[in-house]
Amino acid sequence: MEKNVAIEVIEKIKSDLGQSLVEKPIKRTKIEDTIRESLKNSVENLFDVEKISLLQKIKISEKPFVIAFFGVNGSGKTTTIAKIADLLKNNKISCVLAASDTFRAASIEQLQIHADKLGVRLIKHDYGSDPAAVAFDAIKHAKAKNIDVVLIDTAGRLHSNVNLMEEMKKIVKVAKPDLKVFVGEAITGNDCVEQAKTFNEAVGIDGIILAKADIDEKGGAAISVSYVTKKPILYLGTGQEYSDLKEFEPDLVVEGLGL
Ligand SMILES: Nc1nc2c(ncn2[C@@H]2O[C@H](COP(=O)(O)OP(=O)(O)OP(=O)(O)O)[C@@H](O)[C@H]2O)c(=O)[nH]1
Ligand SMILES: [Mg+2]
Repeated sequence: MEKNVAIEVIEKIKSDLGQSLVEKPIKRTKIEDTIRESLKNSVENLFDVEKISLLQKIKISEKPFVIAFFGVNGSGKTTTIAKIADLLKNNKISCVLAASDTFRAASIEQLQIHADKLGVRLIKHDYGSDPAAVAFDAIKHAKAKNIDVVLIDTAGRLHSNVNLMEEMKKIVKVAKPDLKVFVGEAITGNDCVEQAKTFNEAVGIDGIILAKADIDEKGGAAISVSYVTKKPILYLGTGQEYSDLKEFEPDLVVEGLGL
């Protein structure tokens, strides 16, 4: 509870612990070890979902591989896209960016700055235009230029905003992404888990990236989000530099808990 984990996770840990302790003959001196062992197994099992190796998946998939990024306002989507573009570049995988956040002021300029720095092409329309059409054009561009990956930036949205949620479904319908990534803020703990759940229900996410893991002292989101959504965490954002993107390692979470 101190780690701000999801209720479902607390229930699972309690139930696992019950199974390994209740009505089991355990020597008094072994109680602590048994609890620790059960807790460790419990937490390890939270990450028991099918893993995705992004670079591998891109390499074996048909071109262009389309990735759409979704999440609430300010969660770190645009920054994460720039980091992924940099990662792709370092792995000699070409990409184009789609400015499908046509909603927030200065969003297109923000992405343009990243595109220029990274030396990748940005496909953009005007503010207020149809985000799905921008994504469609970016995919068309990638097909014409034989580009490997399309990264679609989208506007931040709350699940309570019906119009923006419908818009997101339209982007998915038109762009048919190979991967739908939910970008959440590691620091928001259980809120992040609830958001991932609602985005998953709306469009069916494939994986999760937790940004701002560098400013997270609790780790509740990382502990809970895979268990609740049954989707893997692909990366952690660990700062504001392009290189601040770390492949997610469940073992580090288990270690971080002192287990
Ligand atoms: N410390 C830290 N800051 C981050 C990280 N990722 C993003 N940020 C910062 O978080 C803020 C919001 O990031 P954006 O990438 O603009 O978030 P967004 O989800 O695109 O925001 P909207 O488009 O407004 O919904 C910026 O100040 C980023 O620099 C991270 O991993 N660590
Ligand atoms: Mg953004």
